[in-house]
Amino acid sequence: MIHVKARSSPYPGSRVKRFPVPDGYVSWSIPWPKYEPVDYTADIIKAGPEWADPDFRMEGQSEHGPRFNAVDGRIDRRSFQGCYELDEDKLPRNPMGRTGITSRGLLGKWGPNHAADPIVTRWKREAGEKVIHELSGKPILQFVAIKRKDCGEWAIPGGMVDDGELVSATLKREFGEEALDSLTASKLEKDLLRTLFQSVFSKEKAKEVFAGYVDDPRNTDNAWMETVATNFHDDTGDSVGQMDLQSGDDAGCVQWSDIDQKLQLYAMHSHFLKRVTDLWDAHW
Ligand code: RP5
Repeated sequence: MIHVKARSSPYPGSRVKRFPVPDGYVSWSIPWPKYEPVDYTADIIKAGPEWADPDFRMEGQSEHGPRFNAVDGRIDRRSFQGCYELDEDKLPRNPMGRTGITSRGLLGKWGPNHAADPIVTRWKREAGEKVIHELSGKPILQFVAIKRKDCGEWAIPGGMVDDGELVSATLKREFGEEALDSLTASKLEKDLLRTLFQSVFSKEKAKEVFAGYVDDPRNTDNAWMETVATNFHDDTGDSVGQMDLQSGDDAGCVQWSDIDQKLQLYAMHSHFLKRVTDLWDAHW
C-alpha cells in the first residue's frame, strides 16, 4: 500500500501528470536511465509563504541551504525512516522511491514534512449499550472524521506540525481547529475547550499507533509527508464522545463515523484506523 497515492495523477490541485512509475521501478536501487520526472512547484509555494522553505537552489543561496537529517533551528528535518540520501543536486531523495515528480509540488519543506493525526474514538452505542457487528461479533468503534476542503475526501482531522511545535500540541490544535472550530470560538468557549482537552488529550490516554512515512498524493521525489497518529479513546463516551462537533479551518464537514475496512479515506488514514481497532479488539 506504500507509494500508490504518491504516484497518482493528476497532481492535487493541478493538471500536472506525473511521469508514470511502474511498481518495478519505484525503488531507487533499480537503475532507470529513461526516468524523466516532471519538475513541479505549486504557485502557492513559489510565492514563498513563511511556513515554506525558500528555493535554495537559486543562485547564491546554496550556502544558506537547509541542514538535512538534523534538527535545523526550529525545523525538524529528520525522518522516521532513518537517514535519507541527497541526490546529485543535493536535494533530499524520497526514502520510498520514485514518484514521477521532482521539486516540492504543494509541500513547503524539502525532505520530510511532519504532520500529526489525532484519532478520537468512542464506542458506537444504542440505548447506552455497545453495538456488536453481526459478522465480526466485535463492538464497533466510531472516530471523528472530517471532510477535507481541498479534495473532498474524508479524513482524520490531522495537520502540519508548525516549526518548533511539539507533536502533542499539534494533535490538540488541529483537532480543535478542524473538528471544534476553535479558531472562531469566543474566549469563554476557548477556556472550556482547554479544560476538556486537558482530560481528553492527556499523556495517559494518548496511544501512538503510527509514526512514519505517509503515502500522500502530494509527495514528490524531494518532499514527502510523515506523521504521528495517536489514538485518544473515550471508553465511556461521556467526555469527548458528547462534544458538540463543528467543522472549521480546512474541514468542510465533521462527524462521528463507524470504523470499518470499507471506509475510503485520505492518504493512509484507514491503515491507522485498522491499528486502532487492533488495539481495542474492535470490529474492522
Ligand atoms: C496526511 O496529510 C497526514 O496524515 C495528515 O492527516 C495530513 C496533513 O496535511 P494537511 O491536512 O495539513 O494538508 O499525509
